[in-house]
This record gives sequence, C-alpha cells and structure tokens, in this order.
Amino acid sequence: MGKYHGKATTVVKPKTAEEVSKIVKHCCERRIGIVPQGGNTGMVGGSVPIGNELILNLGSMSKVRSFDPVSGILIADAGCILQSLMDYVAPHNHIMPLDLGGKGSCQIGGNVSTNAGGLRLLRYGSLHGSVLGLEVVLPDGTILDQLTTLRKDNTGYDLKQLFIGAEGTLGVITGVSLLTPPSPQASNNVILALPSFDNVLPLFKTVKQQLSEILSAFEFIDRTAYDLAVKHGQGRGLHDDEIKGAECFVLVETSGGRREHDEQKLNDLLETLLTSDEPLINTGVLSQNPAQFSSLWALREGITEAVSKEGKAYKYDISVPLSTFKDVVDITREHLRSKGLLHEKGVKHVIGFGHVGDGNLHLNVVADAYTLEIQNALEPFIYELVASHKGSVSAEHGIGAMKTHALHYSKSGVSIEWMKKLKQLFDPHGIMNPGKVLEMP
Ligand code: FAD
Ligand code: 2HG
Ligand code: ZN
Repeated sequence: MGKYHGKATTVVKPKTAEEVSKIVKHCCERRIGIVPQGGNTGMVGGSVPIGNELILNLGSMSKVRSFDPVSGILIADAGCILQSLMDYVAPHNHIMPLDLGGKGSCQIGGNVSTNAGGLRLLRYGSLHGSVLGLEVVLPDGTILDQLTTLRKDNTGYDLKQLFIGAEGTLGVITGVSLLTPPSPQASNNVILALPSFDNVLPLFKTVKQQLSEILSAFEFIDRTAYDLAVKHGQGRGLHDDEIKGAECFVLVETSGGRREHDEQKLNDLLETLLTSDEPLINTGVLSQNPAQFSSLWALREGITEAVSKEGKAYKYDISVPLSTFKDVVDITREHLRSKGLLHEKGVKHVIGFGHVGDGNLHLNVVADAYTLEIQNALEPFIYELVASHKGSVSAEHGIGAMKTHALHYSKSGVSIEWMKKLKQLFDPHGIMNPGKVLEMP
C-alpha cells in the first residue's frame, strides 16, 4: 500500500518453534519489541514496526507437518503460504477453508493472526471454527503447545481462540492445526449485472432460496470498482452492450456434488431472474470452462491490485447492514465533494465492493496521495457513520496500527478494559507488536 513505513534495523527468520522461543526469551529479558511478520499483505499496518522493533519473520517456517486424508486435518508451520497449502491438499481432494486475493503471499499464521475472512467464509465459516489447535510462543518465550487435532474438546477455557485475530499482540503463532473441507465435485460461477443497487437484497434472497446448499459465494462489486478492475486488466469483463446501464455487479459461486445438477440449478436461477415481470438483473454470464471460471474470480479478486495501480487507497473494511452498502459509499462521496476534495484535491474515486453474504463492505477512497487533509475528512466521519449503524470498524482486516484510535466505535469501554487486562497478563512488558490493536499505554 505504500502507507506504512517502519524503522527496523533487524529481521530474524527462525526455522523452528524452539528458535522462535529463544529469540523471544532474549527480547523479553532485554525488553526489545518484536513485530511478528507473515506475508506482509495485511492492510492495517500490523506487520510493520512503529519504531525500531525487531521483525520476526515466519517465512522460513514453511513445512507441512502432517495431513490426514481421512479427517482432512492439516498441521502446518505458521509460515506456509496459503496458496502452497491449497496446492498441497488439492491432490487429496481437499481445499483450504479460506481463500483470498493475497493467497500467493499471505501465510497461514498471518491468516490466523488476522482472523482473515475472505471469499469462502459464507460457506465454511470463520477461522474461529476451522482452527482446531495452535502452537504459540508466548511473550516470555514459553511454548504453548495446543496443536490438537480434536474436533471436540470441552476441557475448560479455549485459549487458542485468544490468538485468532490477536494480530501478534499476545504471542507468535508457530504452528496451526486446521480442518480442511473436501473439495467440491463441481464449482461454477456467474456474474450478474444489476440495473440498480436496490436489487441486491431481493437478489440475495432469491439466490439463497434457489441455490440453497450449493451457494458458496455472493460477492458485490459496484460500477466504479468494476470499471477499475477492467481498466487495469484484472480478469475478463463483460461486453460493453451487456453492461450498459448496470449500476453494480454480483459474482455468485456454487460448489456442489454433481455438475449437471448444479448447472441446472444455475440455469433455472438465471431464467427466473431474467424472465420475472421486473427482472432483477440486466444480464448474467455463466462461466463455461475453468479458464472463464478463474477469469471471473480474477475480476473480483483483482480489485485491490487495480486500486493500487490507480492511486493510493484509504481503505475502510466495515460491517454495516447490507441495505446500507450503497448509502455508505454515496454519503462518503458526497461528504468529500462538500469538502471540495472530490476530483479537485487528489481524490479520484470512492468505490464499494465486498462480501455481501457476510455483511462486509470494502469502502475504498482512491487518491493521488496520502494527505492529512483527505484523512481528516474521512476520519472520524466514516467511523461515526459505521457506529450509527451499530457496525464494525474492522470486519476482517483487523485493527493493526491504523485503527487503534477507532476501536471504541465498535467496542464498549468494558470490552476494551478487559482486552487491556488480557494484554497485560500475557505480555506485561509490552514487547509483542507494541502499538497494534491497543494504543501504547
Ligand atoms: P501479515 O500482513 O504479515 O501480518 C498481519 C498481522 O498478523 C500483523 O499484525 C502481524 O504482526 C501478525 N502476524 C503475522 N504472522 C503472525 C504469526 N505467525 N504469529 C503472530 N502474529 C502474526 N483479508 C481478508 O480478511 N479477506 C480478504 O478477502 C483479503 N483479501 C486480500 C487481498 C489482497 C490482494 C491482499 C493484499 C490482502 C487481502 N487481505 C484479506 C488482507 C489479509 O489480512 C491478509 O492477506 C492476510 O490474512 C495476512 O496474512 P500475512 O501472512 O500477509 O500477515
Ligand atoms: C477483498 O475482499 C480484500 O478483496 C481486500 O479484503 C479489500 O482492498 C480492499 O479494500
Ligand atoms: Zn475482503
């Protein structure tokens, strides 16, 4: 993103949990701050030091420890790249329970530490459910071995949950045990062009009803986001005449047991959508082969890259009621216009896309540069808007360095107080990723 810059002088790349333990113990004794770092794809500056902390990069811990093809339980080093784990389990007819655009670089330890959501959450749920166990080096160097493979284990407090989404503030994750689902026998996708955002909600309802158990993703792309993705060569767009008058797009994926059955369901859905009295869509294009399937996904997954090519992005990853997605984008755009910033002082676009099925909107403001004037116009304006909808200021990217001051918009004073007590308990010297999630004391 080119937004966060650290001042670290030292990076260590340990190969085992024991080496991590020794490094952390050394740092604990000397009160040296540590920033655990995975693939460095996070969007809130969590993996970038604030001062001159030591960077502890997990990239050299990249071995699969075991895989059980019957249960689908995978145990891997935290530094394994998500895409390589996908490739590892594929020949066993399994998939990873999460998928996201950064899969070629992000690591499973980073995914767990940010509790990454992504494109499959609608179907397979969050990592709080898929992760069965963790191995963690605690801030004093002790190794907490909870690398269990049990599906059921109600033996008191479930400590591992604390590290899922802790963004490296409570310890370093060195190993992950997780449940991988069986590969679907057939996957299809279709891109739908909608005349109006008002159709998204009724569309979601109809799609859920008609596709039921085979629905695996329902992703939203507004017109500006779509145009940017096409402009910067991400995936294959629709023909110009097909998208005339389209205000937004929805990408639907199905994953099921029998190709003919699933295709029939998708075709029936398209027919319903196109032939009803007031059609919910202008057009729908079904992928016809694996290349087209990937190309449709590339269009959605490539928005982040397209945005980076277009300029500098102010990213707001928020949970708000589905019905307000368009309003939130429009209100932000009008707010910037009223401040004289839109198309005048560097702001180029305000776009919305994201995981409709999970109520997660990615609001991106694309500008020529990061400036204090734009930032001050956006914050706390957007956080107050989110709070007015009782939403979350971070749906899936975490708090990192970017949102520590905004935590209170989504968490009560009591919650923050107990978060601080937990941090103090695990990390009394405050060496573990200082200044992330919670403001420096
Ligand atoms: P990093 O960026 O290196 O670190 C992230 C945080 O985790 C930091 O606070 C770091 O200190 C901590 N951390 C990393 N490894 C460890 C460890 N082993 N132990 C303890 N702490 C650790 N996110 C989503 O949720 N959904 C998406 O759909 C999505 N799509 C993306 C698409 C693109 C193109 C990109 C670039 C990013 C996307 N992300 C998405 C952001 C997402 O947070 C990261 O991609 C990913 O989960 C972070 O993994 P990482 O290994 O890069 O972690
Ligand atoms: C996605 O869903 C990611 O594509 C990235 O979470 C979102 O770039 C963003 O704002
Ligand atoms: Zn996302």
